[in-house]
Amino acid sequence: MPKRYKIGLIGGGQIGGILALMIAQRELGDALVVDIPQKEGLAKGKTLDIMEMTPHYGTDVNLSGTSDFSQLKGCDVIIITAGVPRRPGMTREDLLDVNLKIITSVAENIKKHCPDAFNIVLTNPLDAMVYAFYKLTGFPKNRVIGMAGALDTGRFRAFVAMETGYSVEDITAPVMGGHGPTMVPLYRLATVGGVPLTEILSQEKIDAIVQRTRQAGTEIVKLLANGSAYFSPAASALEMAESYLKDKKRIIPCSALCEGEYGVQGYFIGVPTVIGAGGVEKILEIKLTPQEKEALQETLEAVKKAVADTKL
Ligand code: A3D
Repeated sequence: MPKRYKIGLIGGGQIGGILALMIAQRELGDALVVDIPQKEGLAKGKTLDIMEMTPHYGTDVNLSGTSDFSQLKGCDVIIITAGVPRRPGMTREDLLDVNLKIITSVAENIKKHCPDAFNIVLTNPLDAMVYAFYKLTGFPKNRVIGMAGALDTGRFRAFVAMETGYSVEDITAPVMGGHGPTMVPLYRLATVGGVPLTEILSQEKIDAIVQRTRQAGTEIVKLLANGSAYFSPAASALEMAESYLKDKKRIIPCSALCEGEYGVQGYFIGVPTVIGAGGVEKILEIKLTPQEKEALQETLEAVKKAVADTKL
């Protein structure tokens, strides 16, 4: 029997609201937005507004808002954006204490009410929060993943497109490592229509794009002045959810639990993952140069420090 997917969105703030909008525009499935009791009106209001938008798109979906986690029962995918975003001058790690409390309560609720879904975490500091969610729920590693690399690679591709004037569709630009300024944009493997980026742009231009990619989140935080990016993070998370629901087996850089891959043991860090019906079906291992390996080691140290601060 054909089925309609049910997607649980934990947090109805900026990213949660845009996710609900995009799900409705694409008719990807029904969506339930869950926020805290004080913000239940926000979750209900946004989803009702989107329902009233659907006639203009001709999409048939059911969206609703609640503060009752038990309504998550039967969700196929859960996307977690519950948490506080950065303000100018803050690092992602500055959010650790407050967001760890939020992730702890969210993990308890999801474990209780929806233990079989595929879980995508966005809350910052990302690699530490997805690790915490994994530890606190005890869910299998193929059903817990962090969204960061999808966004970082999207930013890298956008900057290459802005510089070259060529279509984003034809640009690949993988990014590995932790979600922060130590991330590793693998420009050696970036291509434009199959042509290596290194043959299209000067090293100076590539270095500038790499640096901008590493700081892209901070660039937006400074411009917005009262929060962080939300359109591109929502689109990135949805790309991952869609690959799972439609068993597309897309290769997307995501924060996944490494158990020996790239020499990383027991940490979530950005690596190329295959996402299909089995969740995180595989981590692809790229042969890295000594310089890239060194950069990955540096970003791993940053992730380890944040994970140690969770005391989990
Ligand atoms: P915001 O607009 O503040 O929305 C967060 C929502 O979470 C609010 O509506 C809160 O009420 C809600 N919330 C808080 N506690 C709970 C709880 N226990 N249960 C359910 N809902 C709760 O933030 P945002 O949407 O802009 O950002 C959300 C998170 O994503 C932040 O931690 C950001 O730092 C993070 N973020 C990550 C990326 C990545 O690339 C990893 C990018 C951008 C933002």
